[in-house]
Amino acid sequence: RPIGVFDSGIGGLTVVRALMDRLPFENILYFGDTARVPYGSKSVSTIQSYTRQIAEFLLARDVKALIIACNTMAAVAADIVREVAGDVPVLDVIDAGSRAAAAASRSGDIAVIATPTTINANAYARAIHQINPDARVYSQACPLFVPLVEEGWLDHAVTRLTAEEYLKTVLIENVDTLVLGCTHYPLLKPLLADVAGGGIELVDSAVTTAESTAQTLGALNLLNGPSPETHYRYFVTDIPLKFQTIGERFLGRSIQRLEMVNL
Ligand code: DGN
Repeated sequence: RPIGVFDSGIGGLTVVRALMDRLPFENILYFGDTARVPYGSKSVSTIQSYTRQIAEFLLARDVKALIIACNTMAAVAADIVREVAGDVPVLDVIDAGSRAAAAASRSGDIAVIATPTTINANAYARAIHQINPDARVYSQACPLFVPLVEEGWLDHAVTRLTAEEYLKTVLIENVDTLVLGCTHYPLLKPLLADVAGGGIELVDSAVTTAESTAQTLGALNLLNGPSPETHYRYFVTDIPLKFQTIGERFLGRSIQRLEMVNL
């Protein structure tokens, strides 16, 4: 049985990439709602109903776990997914990233960068406070990062200046941990690490989600043993211009079995 991973668009492919690296024997079904992205500007009830449709689509394909790779969906619709999933384990980027950040920070001062919707939902701060009530969370919405990443400006003077501007508002006090709270930001990791400077630990929620998937499935005895072949399938609701180029940059390899579907 495959693992189902979904996102509002292509960003969740950074989570798929981390899963392929961490769990190379797992089969993966990816769903990207490319026709309706971005979710960030939509109402909570619309995001919840889209999220339910996607979860049901993947559950109908007999997935053994569901991973909410999109921060926006994780922020406002994780409960709906857990409700429709029944016994199927559900993991999400905010839960995994928050746990990793709380564990990594010595000072308890944690910076979170994400899209405006995720920051406005206060989802990381709430999740981190549940683990460490004394933590101080400094949040910064970085709306310019998603288009810069999609443009491929990963190591570019404009991106560097933008990062300097955003980070100076949150890398304050005793902040020692920076959470990359958006699917797109792992591609900016080298640049962000450089701008943040030494002494700041970057928490990549794609990597931490892959790690918590490995632990959860391992504990439930649901991990595949070594096999000569793994299967990856990608479902999208639209194939926009440059999908393949951008998607493969996120995934770090070629996208082979791509299908367009209607929900
Ligand atoms: N996938 C979204 C997220 O993780 O916040 C980013 C892309 C978007 O919808 N703008």
